[in-house]
Amino acid sequence: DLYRLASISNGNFTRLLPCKTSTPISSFVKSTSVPPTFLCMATTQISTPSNIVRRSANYQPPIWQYDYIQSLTSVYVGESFTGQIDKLKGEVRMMFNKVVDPLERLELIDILQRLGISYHFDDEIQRTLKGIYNANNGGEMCNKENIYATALEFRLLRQHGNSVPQEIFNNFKNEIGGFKACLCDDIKGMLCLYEASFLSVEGESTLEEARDFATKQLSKYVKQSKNQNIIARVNHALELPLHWRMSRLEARWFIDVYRSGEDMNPILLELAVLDFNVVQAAHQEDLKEASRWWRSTGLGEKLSFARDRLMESFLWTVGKTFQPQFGSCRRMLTKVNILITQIDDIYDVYGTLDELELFTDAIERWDTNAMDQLPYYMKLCFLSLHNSINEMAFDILKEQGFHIIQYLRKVWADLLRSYLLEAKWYYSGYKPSLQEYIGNACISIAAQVMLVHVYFSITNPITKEALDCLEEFPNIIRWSAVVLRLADDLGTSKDELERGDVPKSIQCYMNETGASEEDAREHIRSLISETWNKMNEEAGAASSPLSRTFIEIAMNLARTAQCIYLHGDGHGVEDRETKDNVLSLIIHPIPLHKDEHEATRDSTLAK
Ligand code: LA6
Ligand code: MN
Ligand code: MN
Ligand code: MN
Ligand code: MN
Repeated sequence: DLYRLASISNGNFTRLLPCKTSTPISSFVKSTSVPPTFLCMATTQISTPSNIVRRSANYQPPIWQYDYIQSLTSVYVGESFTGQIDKLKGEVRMMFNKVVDPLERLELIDILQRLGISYHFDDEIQRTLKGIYNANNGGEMCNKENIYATALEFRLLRQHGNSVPQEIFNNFKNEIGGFKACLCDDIKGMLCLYEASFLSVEGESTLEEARDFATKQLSKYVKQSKNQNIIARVNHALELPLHWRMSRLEARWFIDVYRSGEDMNPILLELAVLDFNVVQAAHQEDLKEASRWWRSTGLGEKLSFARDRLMESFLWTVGKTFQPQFGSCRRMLTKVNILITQIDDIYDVYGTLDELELFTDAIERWDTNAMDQLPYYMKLCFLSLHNSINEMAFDILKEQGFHIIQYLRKVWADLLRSYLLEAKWYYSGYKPSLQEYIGNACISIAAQVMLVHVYFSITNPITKEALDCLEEFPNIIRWSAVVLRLADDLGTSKDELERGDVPKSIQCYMNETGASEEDAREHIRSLISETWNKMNEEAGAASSPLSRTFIEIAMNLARTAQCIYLHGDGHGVEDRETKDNVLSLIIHPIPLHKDEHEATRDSTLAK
């Protein structure tokens, strides 16, 4: 077991502590105390001395201007489109009735999911899977001779909360327990086995072997094959498995693949394209609202040292939840994300340690009287955060009669204390062990802040049980936070260290073990995998006071992180992969027809 949960009763927050570490808790606490020089500094205040040397991250100004965002409009609004979508949905419902072969039904579900339209058919999908599950009585699969069908069935059943044992793959093993060599000619089967293997929980060695085996076969295949369509699909899967991908990006990618595939069904394609565009139009309105709020705070200009990343903050929210009915959640979360981003830069880059102590204290007190001591840039930030969070709490009070400020200020205070600890580590040159680092860094990644805000914005009625659970930093949030943290470190730590920051997970591991950077990165990737096993287990647990929707959003946070940081710092650096993702998810609708599709592509290329 990699992590053991333990609480340090310093009254701050629950920490995640390792079982392997030999560091006693007492020495951990001691090691974080501030050297005396800083303690002296922390008592001074008000006028910022002009000789302070501040770090700079050299963040580029935003590429998405306010006026541009406000000018976004889509033709995909209004009843003619929703009418068309309803009609197409009716036709898909009929497909569920018409298709009798279990494998074909599973394929239909898989395609609907990949196209991003399965949320319209939750009932049909649940019913179909239950039917298949019950018909299997005792873990037998529908097509036990066919690895493709078995793996597909396994993945979909598990994904929807049905318990299927890994042993159903025993059929495909040879006498000495390895996967049969003859399977590797079935590339569709290998791809499907590969994707299924990511629905594993800790200790499932058959699934681990399945993943290794399929990965090997797929890697060999792409080197030898000439089938471009399949090569593209295999490479996409090897880059990141389906289970780890952000669903909107996957839908955008898959719609194009599906369009040019051999067994494309025009009804499904048309529904997917129309629905994508209608959902995108709703997203644009969410974005515009958040952008008006952001401009009204003035923080973008006043805190010019910090990342002004409204668009990216919005992209994260689309990754967490895209369905049209969650617009108010996206609007609220975008605000939370950009505030987190700016405050993170205050702690990591711009603020002096004494300023950071004062700011942390002000947030802990949640009291505007604490503002007097703050420098001007912090006053602005404090009051903006204070007002925005109180306003969100006010909406809940008005709508549900529930007073939630105490919950919100607690998660913000926890976050800022973890930021402050990192700043102290930085200034004292302290090098934490990997596990000590993660104990703090799974708080400083802000998953708890984001997800507690999510809970309040999607839940009605709020329950006492769920609140108690949330206060304990539940595992589903914890594991999502760990994946987010590790993915962030893989993508951002190089620049962070260059500008001056605490050692991140990769460097902690290198310091601790003497490993090379490449080996350390590999180790961090394996920790991400292990953490996913824990997350899968948590998500599959029979009962939780947290809703399915909430659990799915928590997992989506981890998925979004893995997509945003796939090629580097996709949150801070706007003009690379993130720009393409923004254009294809938020700005450009999908052309309805293939010719139109090719025409726009050609004209874009020509420019
Ligand atoms: C990432 O920046 C950042 F701002 C986060 C807080 C990650 C979570 C994502 C959000 C808010 P950075 P650090 C949408 O890599 O300093 O600087 O924790 O975070 O490594
Ligand atoms: Mn890529
Ligand atoms: Mn940072
Ligand atoms: Mn930070
Ligand atoms: Mn980082």
